[in-house]
Amino acid sequence: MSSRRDFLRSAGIAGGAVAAASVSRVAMAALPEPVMQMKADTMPPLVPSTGRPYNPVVTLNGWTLPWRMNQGVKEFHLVAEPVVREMCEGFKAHLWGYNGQSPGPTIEVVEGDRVRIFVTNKLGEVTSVHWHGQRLPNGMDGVTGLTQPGIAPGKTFVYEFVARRPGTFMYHPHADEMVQMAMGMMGFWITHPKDKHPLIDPVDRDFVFLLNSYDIDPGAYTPKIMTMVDFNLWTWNSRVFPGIDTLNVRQGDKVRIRIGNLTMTNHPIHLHGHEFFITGTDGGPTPKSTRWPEVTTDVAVGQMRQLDFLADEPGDWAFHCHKSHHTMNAMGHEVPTMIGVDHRSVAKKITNLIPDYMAMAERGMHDMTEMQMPLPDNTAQMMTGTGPFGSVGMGGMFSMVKVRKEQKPGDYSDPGWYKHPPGEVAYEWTGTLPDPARFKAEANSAGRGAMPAERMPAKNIEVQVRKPIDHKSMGH
Ligand SMILES: [Cu+2]
Repeated sequence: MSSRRDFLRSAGIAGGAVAAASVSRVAMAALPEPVMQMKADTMPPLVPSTGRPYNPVVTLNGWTLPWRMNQGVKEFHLVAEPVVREMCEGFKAHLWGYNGQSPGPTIEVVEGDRVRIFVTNKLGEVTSVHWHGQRLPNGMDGVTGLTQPGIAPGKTFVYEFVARRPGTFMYHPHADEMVQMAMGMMGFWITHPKDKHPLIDPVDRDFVFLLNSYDIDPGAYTPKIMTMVDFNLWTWNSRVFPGIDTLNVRQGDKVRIRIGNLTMTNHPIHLHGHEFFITGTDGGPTPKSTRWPEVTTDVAVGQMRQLDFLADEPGDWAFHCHKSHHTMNAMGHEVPTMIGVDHRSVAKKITNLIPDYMAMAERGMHDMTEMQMPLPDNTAQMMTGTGPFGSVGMGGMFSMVKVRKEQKPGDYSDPGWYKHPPGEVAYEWTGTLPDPARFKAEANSAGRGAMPAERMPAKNIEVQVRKPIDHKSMGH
């Protein structure tokens, strides 16, 4: 006697007990055709044509995966595969991702949707997909070895669950994850609320991106996957500034930005000109009593933050990670600190031998943004991006929120540089400069000032600090 249930069980597929099962050949014939994306452009929001309506998100330098409605189930098809990701103009990286890009496409569903995701593995090793933050049956959680066997190369697995709670989520492998995440395998997941939600306000613009990092030597294409700390490319959706698109909004828009962190360090994300509120995490919408205004929010490793603000100040507002090294692009770690070092005499000697030699960075490093240094092919400029007033001097995790009165609702196109009203730009002072009025105690360190005598330094102390590296490079 064999029921259908027994048949399925002996075939090793379906049933609550056996999850994430391998698809038979017959079922493969009915797979939704995978949709691939060959460009790193920000694609327009995917307005839902089936299922409940919602206001779709825009993925920075990314896109949303179309689905097929199959008897009330939303079916998606992810293909894990090696991809070529353009990180910025002139710089391509050989990564692993999904459906042609890294990160993979954003998946958007509505609370209560039954979702079926086919995952085809075109990598050379096993993989799996973990649905970070979701409520789901344990066997759908995507942890290789723990909740399912790894998806072998060439195989397709099926994940199926109901998107139970609305919010901001991500997906990534739990299989050889140090390698697979270092190679760029990750994506975004949004579950929109099915009705008006007391803690989720409707917004006019909804942007999403993931924080990721890579270690790619100048001139190379493939990340060094063993790197633990010294990453040299700090990216948003596997892009570096000036390759990161701007977030273009209309003045008066309610704006939401959702950020997930899949690097191995925290990122204090900072917005200029506006205050925002953290309205949600990967745990769900935050209670109103926990919301306060901020201009920087730390996104820790494995966390997601959803920030909301009213874009009421027109302009081009910088939006970036506040760790200064994270707004720079590929550099070697052998660059010595040269500030304050007068190397004119050394440079003269070297120039006799190497005519192209440039002495650099004795006044700081901004000059490097304007120099056209010879770089190996396929290398991002270290600090670059040109604004209306010259070099921006930043790369990496940097972009802008462009707020414009004339931006049409739903228009995400770049309006160009902000035209400042007359008298509203910082300008050079050309009048006379009075002598500085120094604090008395400082001017008269030996005598009596306003500071109590016992707190005065006994004498001036000079400290000389020399980095060990100067030893070699300066020939001391
Ligand atoms: Cu950072």
